[in-house]
Amino acid sequence: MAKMCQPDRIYWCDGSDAEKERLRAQAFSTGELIELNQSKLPGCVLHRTAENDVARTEHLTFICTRRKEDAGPTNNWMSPEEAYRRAKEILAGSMKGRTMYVIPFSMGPVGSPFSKIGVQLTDSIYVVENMRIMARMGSKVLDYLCSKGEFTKCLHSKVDLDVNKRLILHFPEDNTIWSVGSGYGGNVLLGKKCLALRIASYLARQEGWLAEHMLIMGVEEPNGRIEYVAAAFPSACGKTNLAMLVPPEGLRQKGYRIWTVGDDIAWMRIDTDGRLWAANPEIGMFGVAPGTNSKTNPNAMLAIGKNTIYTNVVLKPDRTVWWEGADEPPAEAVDWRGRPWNPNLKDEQGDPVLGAHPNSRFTAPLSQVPSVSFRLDHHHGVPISAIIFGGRRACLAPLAYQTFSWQHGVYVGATIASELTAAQYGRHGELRRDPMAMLPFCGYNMADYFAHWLRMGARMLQPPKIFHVNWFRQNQNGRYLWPGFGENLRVVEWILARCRGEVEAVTTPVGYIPLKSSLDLTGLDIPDDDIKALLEVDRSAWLEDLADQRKFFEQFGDRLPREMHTEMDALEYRLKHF
Ligand code: GTP
Ligand code: SPV
Ligand code: MN
Repeated sequence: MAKMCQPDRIYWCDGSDAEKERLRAQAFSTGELIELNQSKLPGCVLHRTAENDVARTEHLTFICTRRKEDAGPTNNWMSPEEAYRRAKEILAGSMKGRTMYVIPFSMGPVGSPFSKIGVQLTDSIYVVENMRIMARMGSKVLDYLCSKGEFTKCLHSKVDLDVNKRLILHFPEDNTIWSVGSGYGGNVLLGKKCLALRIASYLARQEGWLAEHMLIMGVEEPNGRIEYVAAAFPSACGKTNLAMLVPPEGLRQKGYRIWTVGDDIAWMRIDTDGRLWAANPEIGMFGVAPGTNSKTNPNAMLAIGKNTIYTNVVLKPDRTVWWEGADEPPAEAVDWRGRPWNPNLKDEQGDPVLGAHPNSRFTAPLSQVPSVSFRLDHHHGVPISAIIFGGRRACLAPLAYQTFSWQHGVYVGATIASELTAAQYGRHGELRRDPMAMLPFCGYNMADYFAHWLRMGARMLQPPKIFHVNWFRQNQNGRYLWPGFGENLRVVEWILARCRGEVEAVTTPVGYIPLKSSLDLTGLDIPDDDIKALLEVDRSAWLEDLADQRKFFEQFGDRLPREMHTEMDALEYRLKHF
């Protein structure tokens, strides 16, 4: 790789604090990182990406398998030969004048048989510093690797950040990832989406486990029992927020407490007890900044006051940071592009100019989250009682429903739809199907992925119950019907009670829906009509959605498991006759 990229220097990261200080000082001198107010935000820095490099670029992300069918119809595909050839052209001499950093990292605790090791080469200090927070990295990983010998080969170069020379390439058959031409999060922190989801999902199918885009949270109940749930929502649809929620006053008085195990990725295995256990391969969070404040997500606010990397947020005159939906707007500041900005600034069309990019982010250690679980370092993870799927849908999907069986649950997961957000390039607000929130992250044919989910269910003695939620239902005027955030615990409480068969539900064509009386709504002031709308099933709208699901599934042809058709036919029958 060095021969191809021609760096001036090669530096092996040891993961020490001294190294961190050294690299940061260097990045301050070039402007790659900007030091923030060290008395108000100790250990915090700001980074600004290139203006055309602010989210994952899914259209430039490829699964490079020998056979196109193995990538499937939902992935971009390129042959390995062509992918290596195109990337090599771009990479030739790309690190001249730069340092190549070598980052040994472990997804999952170092030395665990369930962990995966990677080595990332990169020419970005921003990447090194993010990896230091997100993953276990440095000499300890290298020591272990030397006795084990197997790792994912990860190569990243910013090159010149030109979108026309940007490629995010995955070679599952070679256990290799090459990323060129970007400096943004999910494109370049190769342990995260590239390894822990795309490569890991490929390995998980072969090895009989699941690599999922899910948060993991523990709910401590009034009697002291802790039950764990895993939840898959598409990007920027609420995983980080749910994972560290603070119970609303009424539920806190009852004795509820939340334990955060993970906010983005879950690796799940069947253990000897016949249950599904989930572990978080990461140790940091790369969270969405806009909308985060001390009311919506107080635990995140407490976590990001120190040792945090901020990306594409507003820089205030006192060298602290701000974003849309944060607590107090500054009168004058510098926006995410580095230009003078104030909250009244308008563009040529008269629309407000955003100070922070809508996909601006913070990178912070999970250990700083007040609700962090002591199970984060347990290689076995935690036993999962419920799996929750969800999306961002203004209409149709009710606040919550329980599926009838594992098979029905897999079908519901496979048909998740969500409105596009700023986390990916595309038309904001447009509805797209995003099975299990894994559409951009499944490293192989999604039809085979559904089959793998069905097989996993058959292997478990006590499979988790599967639910669907929607925090984002709106009325005709575009107002959210449900207050969301901490209040979501009221729904999770119902979900866990359902798992134990302790609470009632209405059987509807789509699943078991909460009765108003079975949700604890004390202290919430929601009009009856809103609750009714939140729990309603509109049969004709569901039949329309079903037609859209059938169209979506057509692309998989004969490879789609029969069970998906069975479930669609059964739903249609229930909607028409039940
Ligand atoms: P990724 O990191 O991209 O995978 O996103 P995520 O799924 O972790 O989403 P996150 O929790 O960061 O939330 C994304 C946006 O949705 C933020 O602006 C939140 O403030 C907002 N949000 C989260 N939960 C809720 C909710 O319950 N209701 C409403 N209305 N908004 C929410
Ligand atoms: C997501 O988009 O789902 C993220 C952010 O968690 S990124 O790491 O950029 O993929
Ligand atoms: Mn994510």
